[in-house]
Amino acid sequence: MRKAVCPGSFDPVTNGHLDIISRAAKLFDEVVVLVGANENKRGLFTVEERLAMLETVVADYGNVRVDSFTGLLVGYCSDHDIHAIVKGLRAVTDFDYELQMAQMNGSLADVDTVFVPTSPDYSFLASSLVKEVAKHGGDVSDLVPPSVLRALQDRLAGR
Ligand code: COD
Repeated sequence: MRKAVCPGSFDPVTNGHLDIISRAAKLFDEVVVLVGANENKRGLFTVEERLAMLETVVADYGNVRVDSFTGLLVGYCSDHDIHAIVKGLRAVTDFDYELQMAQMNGSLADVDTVFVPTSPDYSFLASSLVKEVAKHGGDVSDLVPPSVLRALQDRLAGR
């Protein structure tokens, strides 16, 4: 069985993430969407909240499930006999950092990274920008799933 992880912060999951997840689901038999805390980014949502949002939006995919990890990504992959990491590439600016991580991960464990180019519709999309636009009252309804939009509005309203 061909298994892969789609790792990220998903704070929160956007339509850009979902595009990559849906395409990974066509390429692999089983996909684990894996929430990890990026130590360089402060979260708006807890890991549990991000997992709950992801579970809702991937519910229709029969071969996608959701999990979280701490520590090294390759540690999770080795523990679960997974040898592929799927990452989305938005622009060349993503490439330097993603290539470096892919090579580091490949040197640490028996894993390869598969890069999926973003759909042009989502190449400008990042969780951080969605949060910033929403925080200042901008319309992000085309950028995140409806359930995530509600969670975002509630959190930014302090509910
Ligand atoms: N279109 C396409 N792809 C997208 C889009 C979009 N609009 N938005 C995001 N993506 C892709 C990103 O390129 C990335 O591949 C993935 O989706 C996740 O993005 P984020 O922003 O949610 O998550 P990151 O980049 O903050 O997550 C980083 C990890 C948690 C995966 C990383 O820090 C990690 O692996 N940490 C664990 C510690 C570890 O193993 N460190 C050693 C690494 S060598």
